[in-house]
Amino acid sequence: TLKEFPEDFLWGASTSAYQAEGAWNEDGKGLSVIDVGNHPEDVSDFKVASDHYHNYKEDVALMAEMGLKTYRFSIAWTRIIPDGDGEVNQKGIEFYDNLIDELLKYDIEPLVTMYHFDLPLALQKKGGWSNRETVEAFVNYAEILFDNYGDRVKYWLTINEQNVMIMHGDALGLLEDESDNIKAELYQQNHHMLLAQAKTFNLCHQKLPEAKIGPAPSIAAVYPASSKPEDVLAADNYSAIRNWLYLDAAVFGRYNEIAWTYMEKNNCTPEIEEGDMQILKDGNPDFIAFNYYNTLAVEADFAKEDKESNFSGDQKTVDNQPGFYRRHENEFLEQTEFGWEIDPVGFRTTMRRIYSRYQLPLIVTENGLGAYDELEADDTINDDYRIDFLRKHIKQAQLAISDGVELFGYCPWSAIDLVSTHQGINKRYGFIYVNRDEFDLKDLRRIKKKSFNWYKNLIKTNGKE
Ligand code: BGP
Repeated sequence: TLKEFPEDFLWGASTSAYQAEGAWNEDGKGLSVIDVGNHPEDVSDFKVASDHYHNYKEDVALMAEMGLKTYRFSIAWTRIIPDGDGEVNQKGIEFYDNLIDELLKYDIEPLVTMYHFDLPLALQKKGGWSNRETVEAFVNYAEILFDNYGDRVKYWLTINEQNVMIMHGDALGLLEDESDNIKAELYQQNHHMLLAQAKTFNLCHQKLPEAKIGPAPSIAAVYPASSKPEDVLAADNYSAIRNWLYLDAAVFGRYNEIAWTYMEKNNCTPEIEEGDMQILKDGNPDFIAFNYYNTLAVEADFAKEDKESNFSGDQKTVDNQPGFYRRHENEFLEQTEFGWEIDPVGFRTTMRRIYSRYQLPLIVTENGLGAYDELEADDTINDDYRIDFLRKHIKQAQLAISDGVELFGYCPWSAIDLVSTHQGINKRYGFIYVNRDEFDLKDLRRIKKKSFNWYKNLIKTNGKE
């Protein structure tokens, strides 16, 4: 039988600091790797973004009107500590103080990501996550957040999509220029992030016994391209490398054995110091947050076992790891305008797999449809395609709950339009339209899309519509 969404279900929406805030160099903010990153020439950079920094009151008022129970946003590390480690910037503290108070004024639960791709540049210059000192820098930063906001923030997320950062490290500016073994560098970074995360889980529990904290990777069910046993094995491989490596470390405090074999074969196992595994074991999350956009199908590629794998972080090479798996287009799924496969049923499968493996409460911190929206002459945006996408995913979330999955919240990407990681502002995800173009800022006015009213009603009826 179909179960209802729990009464206190956290219907929400998400953003990240660098994609929404703008004000990239205001009020003492330091530079992040994003501010100096290589950016495609045909799309906007992040300097103004949606100008959420200056419009947060209006944006929060709109979120309240929509009825959001939670708002998942990230704090820009460089606003709080411009150099990543060291001096605290009071203006940065104040901005999030104000934002949090504004949310609480409307009974919107703040759900805070500590780090969403925007590593302080000053740390990157010292080696970034390749440098073990970044672990302590992160934990210090986390402590400052707990000290300043722990009285009001109950839900914390450590690192957004650590797995995507490791798989696409070069795209996100996390690599040193002249790295000769990129893969080894990335998996070393991964180890350091895992340590930082585990220590932060621990610190949170010590300092804020009432608070809850979790990781926020991107998780996707991996399908075998066929029922050929080798394809099934390939799907297991990819799932281990893409999903379980990160969550097994976060939850069980151990390295997934299939992922470890993969690292051994590729000469990229991290250096693990004495005591590290104990640190991983001692830090435990209270829940698992995850982002879901699509599933992935793979086939076996064992014939190419001997060919050298050419990892560079770029999608094509991540998708093909000779000897382990090769990506396969799923002929059963439709794709978005941006070529992302759409798979609501896979959403249910993904939740079931995470829950049965870890038995921890789940919250979805991203899910959504990137599309070109059209602003009509009468100031409306008829994004029926987005409503259709979200409706189908929410239906599957309800089915997952009915299967027994403990799901306590759902935060679509994104609350307001913002600048995509690499495809500009016109790849829109929001319930709230932001009136600007890639290179023409226009008036940055906020306009409610059709999906705004739809989601408002959905929240009011707790998922019934
Ligand atoms: C996730 C990121 C977000 C985000 C979203 C959509 O990977 O956590 O920051 O933007 O994907 O991706 P994109 O912006 O590339 O369309």
